[in-house]
Amino acid sequence: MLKPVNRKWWHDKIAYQIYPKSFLDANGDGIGDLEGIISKLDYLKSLGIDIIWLSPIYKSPFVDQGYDISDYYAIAEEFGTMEEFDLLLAEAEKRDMHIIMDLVINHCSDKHEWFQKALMDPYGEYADYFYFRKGRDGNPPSNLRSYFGGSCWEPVPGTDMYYFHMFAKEQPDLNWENPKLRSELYKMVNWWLEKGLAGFRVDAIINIKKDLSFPDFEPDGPDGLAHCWKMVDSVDGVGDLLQDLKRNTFSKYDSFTVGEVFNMHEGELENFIGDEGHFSTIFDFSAQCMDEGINGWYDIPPVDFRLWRQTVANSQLEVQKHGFEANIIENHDEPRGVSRFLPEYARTPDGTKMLGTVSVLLRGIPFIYQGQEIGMQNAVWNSIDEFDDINTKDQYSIALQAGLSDEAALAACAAMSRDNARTPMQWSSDPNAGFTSGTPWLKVNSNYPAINVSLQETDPSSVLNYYRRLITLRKSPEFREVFTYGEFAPVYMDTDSIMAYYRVNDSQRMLIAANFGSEAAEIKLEYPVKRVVLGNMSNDPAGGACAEASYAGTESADFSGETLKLSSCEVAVIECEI
Ligand code: TEU
Ligand code: CA
Repeated sequence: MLKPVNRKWWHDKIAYQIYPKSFLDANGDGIGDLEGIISKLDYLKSLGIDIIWLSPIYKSPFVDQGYDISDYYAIAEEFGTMEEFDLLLAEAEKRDMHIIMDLVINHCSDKHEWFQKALMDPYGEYADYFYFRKGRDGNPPSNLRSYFGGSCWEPVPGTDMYYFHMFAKEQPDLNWENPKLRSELYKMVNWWLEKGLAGFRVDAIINIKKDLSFPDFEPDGPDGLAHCWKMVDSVDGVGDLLQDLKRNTFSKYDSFTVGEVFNMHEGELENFIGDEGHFSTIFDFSAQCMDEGINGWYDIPPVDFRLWRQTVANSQLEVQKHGFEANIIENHDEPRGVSRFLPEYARTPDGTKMLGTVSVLLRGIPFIYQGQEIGMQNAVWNSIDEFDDINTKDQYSIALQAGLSDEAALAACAAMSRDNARTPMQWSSDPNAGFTSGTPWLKVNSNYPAINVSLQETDPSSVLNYYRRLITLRKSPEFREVFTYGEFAPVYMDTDSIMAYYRVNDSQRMLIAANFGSEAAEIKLEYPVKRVVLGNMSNDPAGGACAEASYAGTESADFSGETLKLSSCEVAVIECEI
C-alpha cells in the first residue's frame, strides 16, 4: 500500500518538450521560432498536452544550443521577441495549457555580462560569481575532466588563475556559495514566474555544489584526468542550496518544477521529490543510464530487454514510495526511444505504439518529446561533419583515441548522438518535412516522407492518433484516478518477452501487457477481465484527424479462457476485476 498522497495540481498532467530550434520555422531562416510554436498550440492541445517545456530560448551564443545563456532576461533573436513570448503565454493560457521554461543556472555563457566583468577585473566582485582559482605550477588547479571533454579549468587571460567549467569552456560555472549571485538568480527566476510561467525544468542542477578544495581524483582515462561527476558524487550539501532556491522562488508561486538530476546520493530521493522535496519531480533517467558506456558512447552495449524491464520496474517501485517522477523515453540529449529501446523488428508503427503505451501509463508525469508522438527515429548519419552537437564531436574523438576506425566511431555517434533528437520536426511530406521554407539548421531525417504529422492526421490507425487515444484514456474521468495515483505492480517478470504491470487502487485494476518479442506469446491471466480499454492492433472506429479521440468499448484482444495471446509488438490495456 502506498502512503497517502498530498494532491498537487500537476499530478495528473501530460507534458510535452519542445526543442524550439527544431520545432517549426515560421520565417524561413531555417531555425524554429516562437511564432512556429504558437501556430501549433492547437495541435498540442489535440494531443492532450497540458504542460509545455521549452528548451532554452534565452539570448545565447548557441555554443551548446542555448544552454549557454548570455542574458537571462532576453529572448534569443533567432527565436523571436519578448512580445511573442508574452503572446505564447497568453495563447497557452487561453487553451488551459501551462508553459515551463528551462532554467540553466549551474553555469552561464562566457558572453554573459557577469563573466565579461569578471575577466576585466579578475580579483573583483564579479570574479566571485564564478570559480577563479590559482593554478598549480602552471597547471590547472585540479585534474577534473568536463562533461564535454578536456579539463574543467580554463586559463583566465593575463593571470595565473583558471576558471571552472563542468560543461564547455564557454559555459563557466556559477559560484552558488556567493549569496549575491544566488540573490541575482532568485530575482531572475521570480521575474519569469511573475510573468505567468507555471514553473521550470531545472538544468544540470546537481552540479551546483562543488568541493571548494577542488581535490584531484583517481585518473580514469588516457588523458590522465578524472570525470567531474566524481566530485559531484563526493560532495554533500546540495540540498541546502536547493531548499534555499525553492524557498526564495518556486514555493511562493506553487510552481511545477522538474529537476534534471543525475548522481543523486543513495537514500536522497525523499529529499528531492517527497512532500517537502527540492522539486515537484525529477526525471527518471534509469533506463537512459542503464547502458551508459564506461569509457564513452563507443562501448555502450545494445539494450537488453530483460535488464530494461527490470530497470523500469525497480525505479517505479522505489519512486512510488516517495512521490512522482517524470517519465520519458527520449529527450533532446538522447537518441530516439524507438531506435534505442526497440529491437529492429519492432521499429514499426505497432512497436512504436507499444513502447508509447508502456511508457505513458507508468506512474508519474509523462513527458513526451517532440516527434515521439509520430514515432520519429534516429537519422542516418553519413559523416561526422553532419553533426552539430558539441557532445557528439567529443565522443567521436574519444572513440578514435580508443583505437576505433572512422566507420566504427561514426557508428557509435550515429547510435547515440543528441542530434538524433534534434533533427527538425517532421510536419509533412513537403520539402524539409514542412519544417522550413529555407535551409534547415540541421539536416532533416530522410524518412520524413513516410513519418510525418500530416500523413498521420488522416490515418485513423496512425501512431499520432493512437497517442491521442492513449492520452485520452489516461485522462478520462473513468480512469484518471487509477492512472495518476494507482500503485504500480510489475507482473510476468519471468517471461522472455512480456513487459507488463498493473496500475491498481481500491476500486480498479488495470493490466498493461506488451509483447516485445518477435513471436506471439501467451500469458495466463490472474484476474477475470472486465474489458479491454485500449489495444494497438484493433481497428479504430473513432476515425482519424482531430475527431474526438475515444478509447472505449470497441477494443479487442485475443482471449481464450484465462489466457491472453499477444502477437509480436502487441500491447493491450485491460480492466480486470479488482
Ligand atoms: O544536460 C546535463 C547533462 O548532464 C548532459 O551533459 C548529459 O549527461 C548529456 O547530454 C548526455 O549526452 C543538460 C542539458 O540537458 C544539455 O542539453 C546541456 O548540454 C547541459 O545540461 C549543459 O547545460
Ligand atoms: Ca525562424
